[in-house]
Amino acid sequence: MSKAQYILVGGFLGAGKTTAILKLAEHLKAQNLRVGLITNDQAGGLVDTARARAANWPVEEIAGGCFCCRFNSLVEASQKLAAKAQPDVFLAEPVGSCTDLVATVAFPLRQMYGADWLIAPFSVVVDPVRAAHVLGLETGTQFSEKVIYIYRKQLEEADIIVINKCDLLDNARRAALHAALAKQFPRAEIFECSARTGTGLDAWFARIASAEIRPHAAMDMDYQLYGQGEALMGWLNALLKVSAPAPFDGNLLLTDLAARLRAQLQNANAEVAHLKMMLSTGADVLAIGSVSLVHNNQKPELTHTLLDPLASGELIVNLRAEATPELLEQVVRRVAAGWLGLKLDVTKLESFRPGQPNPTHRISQPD
Ligand SMILES: Nc1nc2c(ncn2[C@@H]2O[C@H](COP(=O)(O)OP(=O)(O)OP(=O)(O)O)[C@@H](O)[C@H]2O)c(=O)[nH]1
Ligand SMILES: [Mg+2]
Repeated sequence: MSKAQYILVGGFLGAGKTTAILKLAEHLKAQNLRVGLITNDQAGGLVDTARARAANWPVEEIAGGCFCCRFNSLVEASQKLAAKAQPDVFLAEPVGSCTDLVATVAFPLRQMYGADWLIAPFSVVVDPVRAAHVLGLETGTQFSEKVIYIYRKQLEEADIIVINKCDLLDNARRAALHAALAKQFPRAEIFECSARTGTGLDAWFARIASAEIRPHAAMDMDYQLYGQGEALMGWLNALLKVSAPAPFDGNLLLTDLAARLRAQLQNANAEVAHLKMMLSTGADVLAIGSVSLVHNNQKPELTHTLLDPLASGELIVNLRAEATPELLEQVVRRVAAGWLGLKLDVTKLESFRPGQPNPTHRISQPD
């Protein structure tokens, strides 16, 4: 029996990793291959896991730390998926604030589990608007320097950089970004695509579907700076119960809530990395509405639409921004309480800063 392909798709918060992974899963299924998905976050209650379940994929969620710090959980989750779904291809999405994943995840997997899994070259997905700001090609809202350190390290370790969301760019902007990435990160092969429309995905998928990561010296990392950068980010995962005297429009609720949260975060000068919210009836996991915002100056986008009005609902909120966790909690509670007509009860809420990354393994010079 041939080895299962193990594909890690990294990239900063909001770059489009989950959207691309779900497209890749469909692409593989069309070739009669079985896939298993692994999602990851610092805490449970993930929109991404709910999205994968809503699309009916076998999925395991690793909460409570990133793949590098919870390497054994990653292996256990993969083995569990192997037992229940026998994937030909694993698709794993690390937390978007993580870096050094080649040395701490890809190389250790290759060294310890190389007999079972073929570890693919490491792909890093990029939001072109965010990248143009970080690389100084365009002006716009920005994270602070230590967060940008992480962003640039993610690109530095990429075997493959995937410029996503090309549907948002004209040719000149796309070419300028491609040239800047090629110049500053010469190790990486660069692909251009739109995970949303599907344009350009085939070439990238063909490149990673059966290839193996090449051993090379891992990049240098300053873990103190990395930890300080991660600690500047606030994280919030919440679950809210929505009730109403009469059926309501869930799509309107999602876009309106996102707009109010964005306004409050903007007022507080908190740079949003990714706000995503998903609303479901709870009873039908396939009927979902979701909204997403990846820059302060973007309009919240409805990415899944509910077809029918809801009598009640469950709302998952995942918010990552450069702000204190206290501010994120305040903003979410204030917006939930200030709603007219509907009742939004916060049933669960975790807000925190990611802890200092402390990888289980680090292989800087693989054999
Ligand atoms: N215009 C456009 N939007 C896209 C594309 N791919 C993803 N998006 C949008 O970008 C936002 C973030 O996408 P996700 O797939 O959730 O990003 P992610 O990298 O998984 O985010 P995190 O898990 O929070 O790190 C969503 O609103 C997507 O619909 C694309 O090709 N074009
Ligand atoms: Mg995601």
